[in-house]
Amino acid sequence: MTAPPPFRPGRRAVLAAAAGLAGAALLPRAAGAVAAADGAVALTAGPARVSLVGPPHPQTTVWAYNGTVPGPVLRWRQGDTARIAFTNALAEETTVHWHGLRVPVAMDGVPHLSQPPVPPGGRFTYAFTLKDAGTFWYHPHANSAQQVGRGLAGVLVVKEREPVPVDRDLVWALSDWRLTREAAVDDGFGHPMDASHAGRLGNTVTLNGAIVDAVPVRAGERLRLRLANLAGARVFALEFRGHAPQVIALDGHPVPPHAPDGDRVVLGPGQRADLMLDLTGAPGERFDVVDSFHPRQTYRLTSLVYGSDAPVRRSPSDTPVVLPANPLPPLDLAGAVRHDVVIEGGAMGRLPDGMAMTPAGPFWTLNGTAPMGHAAHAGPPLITVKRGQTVRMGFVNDTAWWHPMHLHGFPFRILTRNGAPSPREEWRDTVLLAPREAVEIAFVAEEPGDWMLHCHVLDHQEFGMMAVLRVA
Ligand SMILES: [Cu+2]
Repeated sequence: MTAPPPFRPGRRAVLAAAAGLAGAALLPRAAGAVAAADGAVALTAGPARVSLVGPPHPQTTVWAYNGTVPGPVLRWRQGDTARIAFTNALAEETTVHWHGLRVPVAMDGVPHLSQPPVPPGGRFTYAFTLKDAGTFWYHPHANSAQQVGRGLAGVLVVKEREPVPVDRDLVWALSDWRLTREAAVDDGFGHPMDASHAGRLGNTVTLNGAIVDAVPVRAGERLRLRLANLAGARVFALEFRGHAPQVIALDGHPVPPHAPDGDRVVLGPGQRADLMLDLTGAPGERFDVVDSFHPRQTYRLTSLVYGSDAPVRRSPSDTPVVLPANPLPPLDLAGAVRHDVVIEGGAMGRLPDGMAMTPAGPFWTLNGTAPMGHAAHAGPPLITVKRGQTVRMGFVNDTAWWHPMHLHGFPFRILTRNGAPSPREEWRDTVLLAPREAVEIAFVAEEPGDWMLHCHVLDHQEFGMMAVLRVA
């Protein structure tokens, strides 16, 4: 089972992008963030018409935050209190989840579990203090595959208390769309073929909401590139041809700077990576950025195009950018409780004894359970732990498919992969499991409440891959 190739824009679209539309698409979208009367950021989810693939293709009707896809980049500084006055202008209920942020459970945006869903026309004010700096994102947690698949997602940046020495700080939000020939969002959500395989893979990949032919750069610059995978199913593996990016943060949290494994930056749905990218090319040169996750369908995402200006500096700085650590609670591994989560099901797989795959699902189980939809979580949680406890959790992916497992509320450290210790200290909120892979993580259950644990392939989530972790 392979993904359809990304949308090929017509020749005219490529030329239009080269003529400067691409640059416009890379401008910060903060202009889309509107201050409400009380100093909160006003955020509205509703339908909008946008130019996703550019002329000669028609505009696309999407569901958008503040009329743009992705939604506005929301920016604060570490230690700030964020206030977001949210309005639901959709025709169905929704919520906003702040992916990766450590917030009280009442602000976590999971319908029925942490708050009543926001009805059409309804409002809800989210407020929380930003404990951690880093690159995060926000999206609905109701009817997620469809609401995210139609465009509801945006990046949230929490700046460090002290400025980080780079020349430019750019957000690259990656989205994946399944479009018809008329450039409309394909209505076929929740298809069993998608849900039992790799999820709803699209045919069009956008960078900050557009097909971007060229990203203008200047020789000698040092960029901080904040990559965020907002897609509902697509895994990316980005190669920066001719360059040697250093990974400086994963899922918002600093890591010792290192070259990406295999020289590819792999991002499962929901994951982020901050790169430090030294622009070592010469004026006038051009280098491709390609996504080679599906080897037979490698495509060019965009190109770094060097302007004719003289280099910013004679040689790139050899000082690595080391970000200050976030104030995460220390792990007590010696006193940790152990819990295991076994993933079963999917095409070419099986469900536990006594369960059958039907076209209506389920297709996936976590420890033999398969809740379908958030209302199913009135039942007992999958795992209950005491507040303050260090939890050592082992995931076993007994399926033929990739799964980005996301835990709400608690950033976790990757301890081992297939039994081998992680080569570096790596904290994440979403861990991508390869087929048949086993991963151990650990975290401190510092906040009480019922927290979601689910696959971020959104069709997998809706067809059984979610559970509740109760911290009491
Ligand atoms: Cu999955």
